[in-house]
Amino acid sequence: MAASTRTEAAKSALRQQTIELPSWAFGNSGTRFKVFGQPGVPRDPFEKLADAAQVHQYTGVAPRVSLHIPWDLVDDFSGLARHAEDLGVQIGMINSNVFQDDDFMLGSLAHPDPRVRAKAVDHHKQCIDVMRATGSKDLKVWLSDGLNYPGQDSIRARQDRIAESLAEIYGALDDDQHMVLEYKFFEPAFYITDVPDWGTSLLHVMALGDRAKVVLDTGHHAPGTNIEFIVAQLLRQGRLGAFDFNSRFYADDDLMVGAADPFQLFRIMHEIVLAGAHAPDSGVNFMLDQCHNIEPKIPAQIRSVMNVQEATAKALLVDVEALTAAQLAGDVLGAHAVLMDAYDTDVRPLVAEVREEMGLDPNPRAAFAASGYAEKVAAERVGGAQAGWGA
Ligand code: RM4
Ligand code: MN
Repeated sequence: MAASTRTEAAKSALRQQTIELPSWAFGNSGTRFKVFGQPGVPRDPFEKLADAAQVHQYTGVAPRVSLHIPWDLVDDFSGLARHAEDLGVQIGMINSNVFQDDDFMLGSLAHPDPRVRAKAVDHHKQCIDVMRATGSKDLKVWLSDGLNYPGQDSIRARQDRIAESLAEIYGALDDDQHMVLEYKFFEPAFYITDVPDWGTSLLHVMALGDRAKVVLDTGHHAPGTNIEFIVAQLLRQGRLGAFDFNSRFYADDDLMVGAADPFQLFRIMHEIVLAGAHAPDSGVNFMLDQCHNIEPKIPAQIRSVMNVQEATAKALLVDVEALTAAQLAGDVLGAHAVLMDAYDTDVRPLVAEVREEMGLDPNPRAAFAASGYAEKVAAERVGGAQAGWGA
């Protein structure tokens, strides 16, 4: 393929790619040391959606917002979905939360007490009701279940309980609804997490059925883990349901995607593009799962979306024919050079052109800053309790 054809194909793919935003990124968040409040932070899910819609307005590629239940509980979910539509966005995945109730201290779906397990399953059924009311088609399950001490509970019995509970939740989904199961290697449990890795998540979802897939949170791996390898494996099995994009220097830092390691993000997107999984109908949801503790939230989400777009653009520019030829010829350095040529391309002008062709300002961050929205909501949103992580 000629370079100019590749550029045109990249532009058309970039126009179609979408990235989903997390409602919780717009509320206050912090560490166990301090949560710093920011001016103009939303006070309810309606205001969170309004802020998320700004990100879509200036990037053109972020039309969905994930909700977290119970943080985003409202009386009228159809009203919330209509509000989203009026703002030009849609409700995306519904995230369950079984990590903040006292009953879940020793686990949720893996808890030794059947009463607690039933409560955790019921919470997921409540999330499925939210999906029905909002038109969301995807349930995202992340379990904080785990053990702190050897011998604390039976490793095997806990896997059995999770399998049983997940089957009940999966059975409650409508035929056109899907489930993704997220894994995380540690925290809040320190000795064992019950769904710690992609293998465990994959085994559980394969036992459930075709509408269950794995969600890969980039911050949920041990340092040095080769994430693009996992991406390739899950794609081979048709079981990559979603990403939770963020970046990390040490643990689950939830920093802006592409900030810590843009090269890793490119390598991930290279596997995605090779498999055609960037296409809108691929079934892979590109979500952000981030917290902005010290940076302003809307600009941080805009930057994150731009980082994903730039990594995707570079991946789309890889000369796959030349790469394959070099690989088959055993040309180690030649193949590496083809990949690095794409990574080393400054794609910012290309992505700016795509935006202009979509009728957008080529510089979303500057356009948002010039709009006065941040100052307006800071003046308007006084009184009430600011939304935060956990609310
Ligand atoms: C968890 C996990 C989930 C997210 C919560 C806030 O670590 O990554 O995806 O919903 O945090
Ligand atoms: Mn996550």
